[in-house]
Amino acid sequence: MTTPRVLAIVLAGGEGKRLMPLTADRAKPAVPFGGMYRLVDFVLSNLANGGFLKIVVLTQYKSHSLDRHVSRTWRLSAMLGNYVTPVPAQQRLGPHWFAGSADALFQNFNLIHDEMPEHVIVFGADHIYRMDPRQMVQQHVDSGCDVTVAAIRQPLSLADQFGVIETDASGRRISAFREKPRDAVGLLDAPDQVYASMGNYVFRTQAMIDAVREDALDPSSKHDLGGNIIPMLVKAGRAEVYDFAHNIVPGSTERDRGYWRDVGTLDAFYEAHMDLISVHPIFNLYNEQWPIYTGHDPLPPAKFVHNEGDRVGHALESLVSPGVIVSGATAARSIISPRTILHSRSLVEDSVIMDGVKVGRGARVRRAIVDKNVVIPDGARIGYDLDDDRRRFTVTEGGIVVIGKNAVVKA
Ligand code: ADQ
Repeated sequence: MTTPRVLAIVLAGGEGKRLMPLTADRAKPAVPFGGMYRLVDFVLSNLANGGFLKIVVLTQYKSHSLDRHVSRTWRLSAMLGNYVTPVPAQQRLGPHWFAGSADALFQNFNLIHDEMPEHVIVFGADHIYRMDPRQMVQQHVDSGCDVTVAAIRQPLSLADQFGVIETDASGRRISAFREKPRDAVGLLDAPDQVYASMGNYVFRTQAMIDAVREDALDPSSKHDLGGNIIPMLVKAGRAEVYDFAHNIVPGSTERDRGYWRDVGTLDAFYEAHMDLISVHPIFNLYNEQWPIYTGHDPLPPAKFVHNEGDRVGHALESLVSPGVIVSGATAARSIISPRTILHSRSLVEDSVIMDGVKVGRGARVRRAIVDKNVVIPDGARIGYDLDDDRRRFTVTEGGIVVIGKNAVVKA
C-alpha cells in the first residue's frame, strides 16, 4: 500500500474574543495551557505523532508570540522534507484582513501547489484533545469523498457554538451541515445531544481548491469553512463524517478516550485545567506513546522550601512546573506554571497560575486564572469578594477571577 501525499494546514488565526483578557495581546492558539503548553501544541502533537510532518500553520491575529513559539519549538528535522512553518497573513490590507478561514486557504494556494498533495488535512488549533489523524485520513481515502469532517456528540444546549451535522441512514454520508444553528434538534437516540463538527477536515485537494475558488467569487459569502465551504460540498453529496468516538490513540485508556474540549470561553478553559489535576486525569499528560510536545527555556526543578509555622512550602493535588519556588506557601488543586514564586504564608487554591507570577507574602488566591508575570502584593485577597474583584478584573459567569498579563495588582 502506498501512503497518500498529505499536507496538513493548521488554522491558527483565531481571535479568541471570549478568552479576553488572555487574548489581549496573543492569538488564541498561543494561549498557555496546562503549565507547560500552548493550545497549538495539542493539534501539532497529534499531527506529528500521526506522522504528518509537512505542516503549515496559518496565523493572523496578534501572531507574534504564536510565530515565535512555533518557530522555536516545532523545528522538525528538514530531512525527508519535514517542516512546521508558521505563515502569517499576507499583506492583506483594509477590511479583508480578518476574512474567514476559507479566505486563509485561498490566500495560501501557492503552498498547496508547491507540495502537490493528494489530500489536505485542515485542523483548527483551539482544542484540547488527543486524536490519531491517521484513522480519519484512512477513512477519507477509502471512501473517495471530497471532504471528511470529524464529529463528536455535544449537548444540544451548545448547538449554536458548533457546526451541526445530520447524516443519512448509513450514518456516514452528511445530509445537512448547519453552522451554529439556533434551532437545532437533538439526535434520535439522544434527544439532548447533537453531532457537532470538531472543525477538523480532510479534503481531496482538488475538491477543496475548486470549492474555495468558487466561494471566493461570491461577494455574499463570509468565506468561512464551516459556514460556506462544507455546506457547499454537502449539497453536492460529497461529504462524510468521521466519528471521533471510534478514534483510538496508542497508549490511551477507556478513561481518557474521546476527551475533547473546546476551550473557547474562560469557564471552559478553567474547567479543562481542573480536568488535569485529579488522581486519574481524564486528560492524561503521561501517555508516552502519544506525547504532547512543547518547548521551554532550560529551568531548574521546582523547589519547596522554607518552614512557616509547622509547615514547609508544599503543594497538594496540583501540577507544579520547573522553575517554580514554593517558599513556605501552599498550593492546592492548582496549575502552577514555570518561574512562578509563591512567597511565605501565601495560599493558592483551585487556580491556574501562568508563567512568572509573584504571589506576595500572606496573599490568598482562590478560583482564579492569573496570566503571565502578574504581581500579587503581600496580603492581597483574590477570589474572596467577587464584587470587589469585578471592579478590578474580569470575573466569569462561573465566578472565576481572571487577571490579565503583566498586571501589578494594587495592595
Ligand atoms: P469556530 O471556531 O467558531 O467554529 P472559526 O472562528 O472560523 O470557527 O475558527 C476555526 C479555526 O480557524 C480556529 O482554529 C481559528 O483559530 C482559525 N481561523 C479562523 N479564521 C482564520 C483565518 N482567517 N486565518 C487563519 N486561521 C483562522 C469552527 C467550525 C464549526 C465547528 C467548531 C468546533 O466552523 O463548524 O463546530 O469550529 O470548535
